[in-house]
Amino acid sequence: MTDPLSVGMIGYGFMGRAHANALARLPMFFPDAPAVERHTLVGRDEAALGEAADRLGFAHTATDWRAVVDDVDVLYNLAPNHLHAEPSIAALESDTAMLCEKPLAATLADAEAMVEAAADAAVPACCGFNYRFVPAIQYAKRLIDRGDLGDIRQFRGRYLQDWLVDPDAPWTWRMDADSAGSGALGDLGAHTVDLARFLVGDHAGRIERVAGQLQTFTDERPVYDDDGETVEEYRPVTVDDAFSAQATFESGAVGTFEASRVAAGHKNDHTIEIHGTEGSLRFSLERLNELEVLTGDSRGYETVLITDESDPYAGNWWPPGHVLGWEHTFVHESSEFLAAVVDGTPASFASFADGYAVQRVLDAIEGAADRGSWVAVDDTDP
Ligand code: NAI
Ligand code: SOE
Repeated sequence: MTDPLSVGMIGYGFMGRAHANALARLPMFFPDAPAVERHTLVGRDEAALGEAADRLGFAHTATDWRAVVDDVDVLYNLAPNHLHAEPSIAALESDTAMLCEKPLAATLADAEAMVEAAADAAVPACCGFNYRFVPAIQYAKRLIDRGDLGDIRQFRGRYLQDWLVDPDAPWTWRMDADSAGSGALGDLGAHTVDLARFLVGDHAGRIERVAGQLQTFTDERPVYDDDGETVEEYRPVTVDDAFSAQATFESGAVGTFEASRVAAGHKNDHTIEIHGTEGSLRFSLERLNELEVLTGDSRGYETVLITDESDPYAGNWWPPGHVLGWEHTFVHESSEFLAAVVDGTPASFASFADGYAVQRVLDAIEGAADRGSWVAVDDTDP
């Protein structure tokens, strides 16, 4: 390991910007986090790559990830889902620590190969379920772990977006089963299943069985010319626009999961509700600094603002009441992941094993939808 840690990054799209921003913020707000050097940015188009590297603060560029896996201490894989497995496995085989974006892979077989590579490696492997790092979610976990909600009876999670309501919205890799694996299920539902496991898994146990349905409402979408208006061609949509599922946890607790890209009016509405024998809580990503909590004899939910110095991560930022945003989750995630890379500090980031466990639930939901019946979620070792 070098000091500072050298970081390589595959991809400079949406997630490239989110993670590069996190690495830039880290030394300013988390002075105890390991120092990092944004070493090499990987992409395909040299001109665009050079411009992105300058903008995102990388010293070097490479057009082939193979040249990089051995050359850095840590690799962030921020490419489309079907490109998660091969570079991540190669990096882990070189004992290069990995952060791979969610869902872990486009297929269960790829996810299995990745979790096996992680098990054999001497370095941490993180799957990018960043919503674990919303301060209110960590606060909720503390309440649940302390027993404030009693025994967990129900978990309800829905993740609603509306960017595909318009049938003329452009085709992207996210609509192609080969590149993405699935649609709303793997892109959005994966986050919710991860939060279910993170928040109530230690109490309600694993998700044992699921039933579900997936639906595609627009089965082809336009690819536009550079002008953004002329349609070049139509490509098939081979993933779901929306899904819903039911689940049973080991304890008998009941789960419901729902996600959509066609929920008009909902931009990034990830809402979680949990009910226990002693209370309930409610969280919405669109109001991410708040947690609604009902405990004991209270007759209604109390809204708690999670910005106090003693609240998770909040003390690293601003005085109480100075709210945080979506991008901060990536800073928190990297602070914990990189600390684990340097000295194995126990952390709450999702491992590849967590990513794989989520993938098994997603796969079972697809299986249940195909069969029209409940399906057991496999939990045998890969
Ligand atoms: P994007 O389409 O904005 O960016 C993808 C990047 O990968 C681009 O820079 C593209 O040039 C690069 N790329 C594509 N093929 C490549 C190849 N063969 N070799 C090297 N680079 C290649 O996609 P976005 O939104 O950044 O998504 C990337 C990953 O992050 C996906 O797995 C997605 O599910 C995940 N994601 C996670 C989010 C979160 O909240 N945790 C949010 C958005 C995406
Ligand atoms: C899709 O619009 C998306 O960007 C997902 O890919 C992310 O995982 C989610 O956090 C936000 O929405």
